[in-house]
Amino acid sequence: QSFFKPIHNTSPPPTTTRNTKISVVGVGNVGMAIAQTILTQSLADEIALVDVNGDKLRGEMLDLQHAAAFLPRTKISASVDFSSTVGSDLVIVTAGARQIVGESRLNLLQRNVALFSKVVPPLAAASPECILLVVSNPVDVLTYVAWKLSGFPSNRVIGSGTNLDSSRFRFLIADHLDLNAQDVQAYIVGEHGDSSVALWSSISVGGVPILSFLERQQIAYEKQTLAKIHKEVVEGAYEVIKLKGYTSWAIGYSAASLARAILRDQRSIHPVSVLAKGFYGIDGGEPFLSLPAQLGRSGVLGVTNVHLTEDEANQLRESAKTILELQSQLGI
Ligand code: 6V0
Repeated sequence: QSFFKPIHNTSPPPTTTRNTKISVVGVGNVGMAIAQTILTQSLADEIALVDVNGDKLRGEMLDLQHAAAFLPRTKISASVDFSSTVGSDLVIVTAGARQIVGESRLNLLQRNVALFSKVVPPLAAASPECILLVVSNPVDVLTYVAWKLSGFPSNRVIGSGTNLDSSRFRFLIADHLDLNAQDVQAYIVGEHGDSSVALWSSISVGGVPILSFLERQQIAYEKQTLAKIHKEVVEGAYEVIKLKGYTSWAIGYSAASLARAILRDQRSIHPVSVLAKGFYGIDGGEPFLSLPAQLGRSGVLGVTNVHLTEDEANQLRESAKTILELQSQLGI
């Protein structure tokens, strides 16, 4: 018995309506920040949560469901297996092992590869048409692993990469120049983390290229300040982790911005981890690293042809080498 009495002469609801569904795998600090940002920004009709920790998973699901009266209507489901994810448009993977004191980066990576081999194949089988967005670290190598394990075409496997580093970069430049970060066009590319590359030559504010403007005006070329800003970007995550134990809000907004670009077919440009083979002289392997990519409903639509200085291109190729070295030790 329905709560509502139908009006006269109605037809049954259309069978073709299509809900937008996002799955978030791993409901730790990062997964939940992403889920709640997606929820408040009304990016999905359905959010499915997955985690191996059943109690935590159910607790997080209920806590979000209890906010229903304050939010756009979104179905929230959860499962410790992958049943709740069936038919997802976008699957965001944040599940990850935590680094044990004294553990090498490679060892942590190998544990995360083992975790991905349990998680990615069933996710891909449950949503064979989905876009996979990898957030777990080290994000570039794990995006490569997810690509291999899913069997998906490369345009449908994306790593959140330096989208977050670039936001930190834009914030620091905006702060330095007393501007709005949304008016600063600036990219960090390459590896998410230590070997990332700041593209100083392509920074512009309100359409004005910053470096050539400074040179033309003969304003003291603040090289040291620039280097300090990039250092702050690289150290940003370490500082937040040292202070609060983990990072969450910024990666939540970063992943939600990627979800919007993809699911709403925004065709907007984001520095994200993609198969970089053949770009900017990167060859000799299949590294995933961040390049400014155009994102839309089919995932990566293409990589933009940003002009890099020789120095920037060299740094990018070095970043690719670092990633390839790690990849070659995985046996995948
Ligand atoms: P967390 O709080 O430890 O959460 C991880 C979650 O994964 C936990 O709830 C686990 O129970 C769950 N989990 C473990 N194994 C599985 C499995 N097999 N299936 C499903 N769930 C599982 O970590 P946190 O949320 O802080 O970080 C998650 C990952 O994101 C880590 O790898 C971080 O390094 C990474 N980040 C990546 C960023 C980026 O910019 N790419 C930014 C921040 C963090």
